[in-house]
Amino acid sequence: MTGRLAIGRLAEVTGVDPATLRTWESRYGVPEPERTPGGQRRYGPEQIEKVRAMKRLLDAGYRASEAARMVTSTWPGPDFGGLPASRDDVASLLTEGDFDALSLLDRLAGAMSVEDVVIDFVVPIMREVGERWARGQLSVAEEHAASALVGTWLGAQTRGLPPPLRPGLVATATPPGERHELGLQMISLFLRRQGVEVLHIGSDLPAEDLAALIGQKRPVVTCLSVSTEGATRELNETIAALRAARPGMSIGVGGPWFVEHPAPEGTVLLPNDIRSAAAHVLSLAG
Ligand code: B12
Repeated sequence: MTGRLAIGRLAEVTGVDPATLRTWESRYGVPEPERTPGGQRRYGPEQIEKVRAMKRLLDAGYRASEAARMVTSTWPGPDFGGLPASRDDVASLLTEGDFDALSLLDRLAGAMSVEDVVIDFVVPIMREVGERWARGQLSVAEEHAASALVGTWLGAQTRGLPPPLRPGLVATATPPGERHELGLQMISLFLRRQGVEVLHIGSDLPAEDLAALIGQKRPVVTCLSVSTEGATRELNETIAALRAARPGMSIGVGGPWFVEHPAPEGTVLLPNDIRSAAAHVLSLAG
């Protein structure tokens, strides 16, 4: 149990008092402590994050029951016991374009948080899809089928969420030339599940159209995602157009391209890990 916090220490690092932590645990199952042989509660990193997320949602005006459901599972969320599917099951259904993939993902999201389904299932599956496609083991059609189903599932996860309560709109888009948008859809979903209002604009929009929309909707942060070199050609112009349309707005950049390349001047380089990136965007949005 090394590295696990006792309840008093958890209260200190999260600002939530021990009595409230115990109430949340008994009513909503958040946090879920491990126990020492003597029966003392101990909390690992995931539980600490869940308590922090609960607190952020409560501060934004959600009820504890709503916050707990957003932190733990889908909304309103079926409640399945155990893990209902393996990664291989989901991967084969996705590449066959079989809609049953969606219900398997739903079932997983009943057993773990939506964020965990995304990080532990969807991201590795899509990477593997890319590798198999690059090796000629999967056709373009199979790759497209998987992307379309994943996009549909990600989009469906915001349906039925309680309305966003935080002030400050966040926009997400890819620059001209970039059609990879699933990573961005994931960040949009994570943010939305933190009570943020998100305008997911999508991919490959001409810079002037994107800037016009940003000027009209007036987000406090815009996140741009770049995966491929082709999208860097008009990146600086796109950023300049956004600046002109909405002076003072934070522009966050992320995606595979920025793992090895510097962020354009005046932008904020977001962590490549989407959970951390969403937390960073939250701090930029104030
Ligand atoms: C699906 C897919 C497509 C789909 C995209 C559909 C869609 N709606 O997004 C389509 C069919 C459009 C496509 C097209 C192409 N693709 Co493609 N594609 C993929 C594939 C299989 C999955 C991408 C994906 O969604 N991954 C899952 C996401 C969630 O993971 P990720 O992109 O790695 O992002 C992670 C982080 O970087 C971060 N992140 C992502 N975005 C953001 C944004 C922010 C703000 C932040 C903070 C973090 C963040 O979060 C993710 C999770 O950790 C990848 C394989 C792979 N390894 O990813 C190839 C891949 C990216 N494609 C590739 C290629 C070559 C192409 C094409 C050029 C093919 C062609 N000849 O036409 C075109 C380019 C189109 C264009 N102009 O953009 C190559 C890129 C190689 C390179 N480095 O340049 C890859 C790696 C495949 C391969 N193994 O060769 N593709």
